[in-house]
Amino acid sequence: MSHIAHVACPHDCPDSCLMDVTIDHGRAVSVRANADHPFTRGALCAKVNKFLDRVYAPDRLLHPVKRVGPKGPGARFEQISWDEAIATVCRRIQAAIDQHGPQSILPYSYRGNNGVYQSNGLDRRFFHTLGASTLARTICAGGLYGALAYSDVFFGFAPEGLVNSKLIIFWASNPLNTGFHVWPLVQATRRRGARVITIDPYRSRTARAGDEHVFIRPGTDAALALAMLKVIEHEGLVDEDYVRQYSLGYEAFVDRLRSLSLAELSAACGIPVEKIQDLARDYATTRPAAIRIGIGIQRSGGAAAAIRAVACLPTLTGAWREVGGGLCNFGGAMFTAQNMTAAMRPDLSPPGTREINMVRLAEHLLDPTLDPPIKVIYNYNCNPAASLPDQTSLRRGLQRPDLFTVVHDMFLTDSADYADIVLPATSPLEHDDAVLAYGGDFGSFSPQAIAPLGEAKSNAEVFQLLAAGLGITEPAVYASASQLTAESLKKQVPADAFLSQPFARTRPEPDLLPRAQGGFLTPSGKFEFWCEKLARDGLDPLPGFVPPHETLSDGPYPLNFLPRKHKDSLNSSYGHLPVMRRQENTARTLEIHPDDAAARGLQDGAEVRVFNARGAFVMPLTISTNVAPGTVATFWGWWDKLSGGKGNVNNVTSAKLTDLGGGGTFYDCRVEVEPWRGATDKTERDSGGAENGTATA
Ligand SMILES: Nc1nc2c(c(=O)[nH]1)N[C@H]1C(S)=C(S)[C@@H](COP(=O)(O)OP(=O)(O)OC[C@H]3O[C@@H](n4cnc5c(=O)[nH]c(N)nc54)[C@H](O)[C@@H]3O)O[C@H]1N2
Ligand SMILES: Nc1nc2c(c(=O)[nH]1)N[C@H]1C(S)=C(S)[C@@H](COP(=O)(O)OP(=O)(O)OC[C@H]3O[C@@H](n4cnc5c(=O)[nH]c(N)nc54)[C@H](O)[C@@H]3O)O[C@H]1N2
Ligand code: SF4
Ligand SMILES: [Mo]
Repeated sequence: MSHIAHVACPHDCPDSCLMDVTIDHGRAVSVRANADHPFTRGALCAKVNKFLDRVYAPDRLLHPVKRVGPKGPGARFEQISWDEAIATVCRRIQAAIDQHGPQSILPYSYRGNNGVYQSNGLDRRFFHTLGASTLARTICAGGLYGALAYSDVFFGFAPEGLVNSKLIIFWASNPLNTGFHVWPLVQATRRRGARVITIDPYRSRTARAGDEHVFIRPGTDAALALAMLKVIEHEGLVDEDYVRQYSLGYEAFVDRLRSLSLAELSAACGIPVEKIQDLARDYATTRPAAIRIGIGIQRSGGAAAAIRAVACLPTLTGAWREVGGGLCNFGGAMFTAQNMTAAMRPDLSPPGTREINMVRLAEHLLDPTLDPPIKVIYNYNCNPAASLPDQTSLRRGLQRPDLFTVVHDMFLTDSADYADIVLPATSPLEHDDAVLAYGGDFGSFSPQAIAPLGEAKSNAEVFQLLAAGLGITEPAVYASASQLTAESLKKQVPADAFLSQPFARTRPEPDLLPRAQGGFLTPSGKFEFWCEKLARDGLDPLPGFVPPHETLSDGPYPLNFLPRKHKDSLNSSYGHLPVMRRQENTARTLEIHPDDAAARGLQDGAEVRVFNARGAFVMPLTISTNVAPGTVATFWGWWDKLSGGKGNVNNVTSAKLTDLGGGGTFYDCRVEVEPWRGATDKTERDSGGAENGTATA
């Protein structure tokens, strides 16, 4: 007997698709896209079409294990029972609490699973009740949250409105790889004559599929946006009426714009003045005009300033007035319908509990003065030994012999090699959870579809076992998925309907004109060119250009480095599967401009060493015009331990933070490239034909 289970895709992706999984005698046999879901519309992405390869992967971890031998690459493990695993973890947590207090325990997670219950709810309730240190989960969107803490500079119209746009600018956004369900909407309006411009330091798949690509130097988006704003103001293309009614501080802003030099802004972003003028005129005079700001804009030192500067554009031109005009960013159910406080219960955490920034984990682990020291890391939904910057320091920190590390994952990842105990996690088919999209106004509750494989247990189940073992009686920690989900929905989404249907919308109709008549989420209700809150905090109250940490600097490392996201992987999830391994020869290459290759005497296909003061890795070279001179690029996501000792791309990236919000700065990194003459281990690589394996994405 087979039936279809509706399962929400829990990946860290704006689209939050609904999968139709055919279950036959308790086994999932096929995955298809749900045809009725308003955003999935019958298509899953390249990654999730292979979802069952992940669920039934031969290397799936099916039992708890403990490490026997040294920490780090090559670690060996021995199977243990769940009873032993839970007892050991409880004992080590209790010992740390007794000796150093509960803040010596650090939960370490991100959105490897985006679910409300398993990953953004019950887990937090457990650690808050324990009194553990809290984790600032900034790695991805810290810069955005930093900017949002001051002003309404990101939320926008629902993606459905894109079918009305006549000009769409993808600004540091590569949806064809990273959330492709907006693309059919883009194509629909292009068929009626709309144009697509991409602003990106790399000729991405989106750039190639669009009408025009503007190469920008990484981390200089505020310079470009301010230059465009200056041209729009200078040429009288401002919507004076919109600005007068719905903005604050326009006169001061105009003074700021007039004080800036177009030539200097152009030199900073590497785009000629004439090109900037064309872009500004095009944007201001094509109606309706949409801008989608991608997460790529946040990967540099001036991230929050860049978002703020770009967000001024639709206010200055009044683009918000029309359906299909304004910003079209993330801002769906996640932000409107979820009551995070009710889900996570920060009130359970003792007042004054410290917060540790996840990007700076290495620094905290290696800091002898940190009081209390971190003695236990409980790592779930996250693979820091792949995804964190400055891996050389991080791995030294994770090696600390006195540190007790638990990793809960579906696989023995690079991070698992540093664990004392590794616990097997369920896949999304094997547990209940709710997913609320951040890229649209919809969400799904998906009940468990198959029995857990082997002895796998869900995050929530393990936290409840640990809570029981530690004598925790707080009822909030023992909530079920449906209870916690119901508690975390705001009243515009009736819980009964949400829990019983395959999907629900958080609004009856998508919001297509969110700022046509102002209504900005600021104290004044207006778009704040002048932000009083920034002034009060001693920060620049007006939009400005905050330079990147490294990109514009002189020094021994002259090339900007972009370790970008791959279409067949989801961060480091999928990196070990055959679809990715097959591409190691073709896609896992360093792209370099012909001029930079010639200057170094480097040949196409040669193995090169990419290095800076933080570390190095080795990779074959592809000579390519996908990058401009001065920039090199590659993809990330493969597992270091499977890559023949060539090193993780994050060996060279820095743990410096964004201007506001403490975010990661992965695309703000300088390197040098030299020929590699060390031993090569070709046997480590799969010689099978590459599937879509050209170095394009
Ligand atoms: N296939 C796939 N999908 C994914 C992911 C994945 O790993 N693989 N990851 C998920 C996650 S965690 C996230 S955060 C989202 C991110 O998805 P996106 O919002 O698309 O962000 P990125 O892919 O990081 O960057 C988008 C583009 O910005 C460019 N870029 C880099 N630096 C700059 C800059 O300084 N200025 C400008 N203008 N452009 C720049 C990059 O070259 C890239 O083409 O994707 C999610 N979806
Ligand atoms: N060079 C470079 N580095 C980057 C980026 C980049 O673009 N370039 N992107 C950065 C960004 S935007 C992000 S968001 C981070 C993401 O980095 P991470 O948060 O580390 O994401 P993943 O690498 O996908 O690892 C997620 C892990 O969670 C596990 N997992 C999935 N579901 C569950 C579950 O239900 N329970 C448990 N216990 N585990 C589960 C998966 O198996 C996987 O091993 O990486 C950052 N690092
Ligand atoms: S596009 Fe995103 S949400 Fe949809 S199936 Fe792929 S990873 Fe999941
Ligand atoms: Mo991310």
